[in-house]
Amino acid sequence: MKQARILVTGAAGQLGKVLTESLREKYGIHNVIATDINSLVEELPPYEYLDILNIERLKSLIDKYEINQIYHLAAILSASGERNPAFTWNINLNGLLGILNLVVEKKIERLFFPSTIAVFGNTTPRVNTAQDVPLLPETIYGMSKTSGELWCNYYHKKHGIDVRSIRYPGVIGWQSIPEGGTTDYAVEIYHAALKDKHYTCFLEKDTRLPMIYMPDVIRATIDLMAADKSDISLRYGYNLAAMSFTPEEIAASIKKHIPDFTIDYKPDFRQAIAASWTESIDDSQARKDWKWNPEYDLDSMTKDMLNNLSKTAINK
Ligand code: AKB
Repeated sequence: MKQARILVTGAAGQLGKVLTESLREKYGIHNVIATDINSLVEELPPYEYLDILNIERLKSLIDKYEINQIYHLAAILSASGERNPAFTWNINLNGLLGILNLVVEKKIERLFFPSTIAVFGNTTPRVNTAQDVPLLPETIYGMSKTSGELWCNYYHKKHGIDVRSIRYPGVIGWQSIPEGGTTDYAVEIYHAALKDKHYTCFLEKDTRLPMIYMPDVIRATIDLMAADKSDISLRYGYNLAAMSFTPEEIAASIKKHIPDFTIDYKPDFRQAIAASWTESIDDSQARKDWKWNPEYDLDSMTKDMLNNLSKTAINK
């Protein structure tokens, strides 16, 4: 393969910020172009403004920077998506279709498409959810990602594009703040624990969800994209697992470090979204194909989160 020349969409988001930094460490700052509709000029040069629906601009950026890989992170997440379904469908699905067509037209060598546990729904078995299961998502976000997976698979079969995808669990990290997701509580809780020693959770105490710590999810993404083509057996989202816990369990983990931390529960509309997802994931295909193996569990993540957050300005 040639020297990687990477374009990241949605680079100002929770995952985008950290992934862009990690890709720059691996491939060199000037080989990774950050793009987003939200401005972050000071933090992320080389940075370019990009509305994902503006195909002509996207095309000109691909030409300008001689891009040969795309990490297409730009999307509207589960909770925000419910506020404006038509807009969410347009950004999440039409945004992807524009990229898929350019991958074909510009002969882009590799595309990463993030999928999610939101593809699962009430007809999906909830425990140790297998790779190929009934998918009847309840949210517009889940609908757009399920369809997105199918489009990726179709473009691989029809046009031979090298597209790779992961069904992300809820992502937790200290470096950035998530926005508009249902799993966001698991980041907010650490900030609140350090600041107020109290958190009011928008999910019920026993809502178990699959989650992953930032260093693991970044490694998974970069490893999947660096894997040999011959090792990739799925061209739609790989199941990925690291840990599963409830709000009550994450609170207990925090209490080991902050004994007077307290939590109460005021579930809102996000409870129904969380309840439609699964509790735990069977990721044996990812482990087999590209040797995925998580490093962090709940307690080691809590220790690292609290340690890093207590040192950073983000929490002040
Ligand atoms: C969300 O909560 O919407 C996301 C996701 C699970 O994809 N974090």
